[in-house]
Amino acid sequence: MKKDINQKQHQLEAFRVSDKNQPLTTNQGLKIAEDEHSLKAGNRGPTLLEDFHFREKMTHFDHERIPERVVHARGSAAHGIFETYECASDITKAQFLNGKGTKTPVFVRFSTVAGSRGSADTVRDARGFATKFYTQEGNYDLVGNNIPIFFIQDAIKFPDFVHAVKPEPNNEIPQAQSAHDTFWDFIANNQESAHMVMWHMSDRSIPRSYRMMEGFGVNTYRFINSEGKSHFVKFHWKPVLGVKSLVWDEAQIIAGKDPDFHRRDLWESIERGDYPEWELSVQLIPLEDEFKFNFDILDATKIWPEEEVPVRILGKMTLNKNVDNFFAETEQAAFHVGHVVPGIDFSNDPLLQGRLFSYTDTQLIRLGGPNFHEIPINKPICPFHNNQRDGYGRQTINVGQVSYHKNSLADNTPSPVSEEEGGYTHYEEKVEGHKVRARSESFKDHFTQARLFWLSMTEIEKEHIINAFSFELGKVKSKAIRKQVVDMFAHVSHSLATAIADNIGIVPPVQVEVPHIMQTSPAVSQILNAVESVKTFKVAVIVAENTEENLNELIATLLSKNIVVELVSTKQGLLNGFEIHETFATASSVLYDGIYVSGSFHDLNQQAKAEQFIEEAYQHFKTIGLAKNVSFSQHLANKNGVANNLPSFIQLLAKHRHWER
Ligand code: HDD
Repeated sequence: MKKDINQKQHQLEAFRVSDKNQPLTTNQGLKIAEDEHSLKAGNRGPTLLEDFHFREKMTHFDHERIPERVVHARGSAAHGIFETYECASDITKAQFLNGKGTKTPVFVRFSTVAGSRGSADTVRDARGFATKFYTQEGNYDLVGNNIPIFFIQDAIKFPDFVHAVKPEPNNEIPQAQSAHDTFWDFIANNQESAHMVMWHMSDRSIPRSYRMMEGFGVNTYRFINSEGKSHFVKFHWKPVLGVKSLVWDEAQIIAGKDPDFHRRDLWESIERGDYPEWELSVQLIPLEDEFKFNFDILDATKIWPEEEVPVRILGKMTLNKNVDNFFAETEQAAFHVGHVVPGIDFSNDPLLQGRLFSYTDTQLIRLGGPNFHEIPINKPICPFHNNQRDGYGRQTINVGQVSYHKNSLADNTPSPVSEEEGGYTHYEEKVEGHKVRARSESFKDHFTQARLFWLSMTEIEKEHIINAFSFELGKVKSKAIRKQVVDMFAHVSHSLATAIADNIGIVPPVQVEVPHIMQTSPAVSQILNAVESVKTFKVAVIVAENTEENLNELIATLLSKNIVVELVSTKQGLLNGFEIHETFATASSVLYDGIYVSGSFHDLNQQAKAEQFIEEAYQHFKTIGLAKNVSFSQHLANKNGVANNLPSFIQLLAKHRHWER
């Protein structure tokens, strides 16, 4: 990490320690002479209590786990930089969004939601996308997901929702899956989730890579500029590589073949220098337009269709450095929607309001006390001073006798500063009303946008949604719940509900009235917005004894397109002068975006393995290249997405999947 050193990296440098070539010591710095035998009374005698080295080592080990995050436990993170394209001072006074080319260090953690820390990456789930901007005005956390909406409208239902999706409490089955009775029971009885479930059943919840998914702030926030003018705002991250997904069967196989698939992909792409990039954009609604839409803009189960509220791009984030230590950085990172800077404020979105309580609260138990802001990864890069003191693990040595406000002994410092001097002031919104436990009538339409999403899908996407529902409900034991869900989604689309019912052996739903949709929202379709690019795709080149292709040239051409190449054959070691990294046993077609077969095998057993590898890739709609001299798998030649030369292979690879098969 010598390149791209930024202020956060300078700060972290002070905490980095290399143990290499150092003598072994205790935590007190005492050098240790022996580390393999505990202190005993005689060679075969009992261990002695006075063995402080054994006690320290064992005590530390006994305490080295902390509670995993109650949601989003499984994740991976990286450092980077956010740079503005333009000055956004017309809409926000947040300094990190002001000025052109303003650079801010960031730390981003991606995650699944339901699974435990050790669960597989490629399960069907929303993905967390949490960004910490280390700004000069304090840390700003944008804690979002890869789906623009949420399951529930009011935070008070969050514990119920999470209990329903997590493994069932009696037997802790299933791990990291929504395909079970309690999840679908919750859905059937909480119809506000209809829209989110449509997204959850789409390919969005099985991303190809963290680098190839969108991010959304989900909740409605508020921007304020230096004149005090405010807009409602929604945040979006758009991946430069485009949005790409796995195929469900493939995702399930990867969960076994490489449970770290997304973690590894993020890590390796950064190590290679293929830095992941996203553009930050915002949708803005002026305050006076708050009631102009056919949905409530404070309802987190609703999108603001991009066709109605355009996105404005503000800048680009590049992740360019992996963590040095997973626990110290990724695990101890503490995000909070309430970490804001001047120019960014909250709306009355009842989901956001509840989140404002939960995040600090959860860090207190997870990180063991109120000093988690002092953990290096969480520490702001700007100065911070207040009268908060003490607590577990306090690092700062606050000098002087004063730890209260107001005071005379320290000239009444640290002291609040005015708005002009950077003091955070809350937007003065007029609030009036009765104290009620209620939800606004304007939050009661649960099906219009669910149907909008359905109607905005291409035929392939609709097919995937039907298949996902059929898989998930097919795992639900209670027929009554299956029926309830099918009836619920008849309010979204009769054909959707009927197709699911047919697949899972349930009586088709009666035709009910569905919301009338005038226009679709093409912006929500992955296929309609596909970015065709081969950049950073992973290709397996199958190498055989009689590979006739000029392998050197072939590899060089693929690499020149920024394609990642792995040579796969039957054995590791040297073959035709090439080092083979992977075999049909260590690798699997599901780990690649495309397969190029460069030669034939003499041995029929070996050929069968190669054929199986290729067939699986074909079933997953991937691009296959068959060189001229390849004598097997010829039944695939001339099929959709199968190339017979390298240039056409590269061209077809850019499409990622060939759905027409
Ligand atoms: Fe949350 C973690 C995103 C609703 C309470 N949430 C967490 C993380 C992400 C999100 C990305 C992981 C952060 C990390 O990597 O450390 N959460 C969301 C989004 C939501 C949402 C996009 C809907 C708009 N969350 C939500 C609600 C509540 C919480 C309604 C509770 C009222 N979320 C938490 C939490 C977590 C958390 C319990 C667990 C670990 C943590 O905070 O640090 O506080």
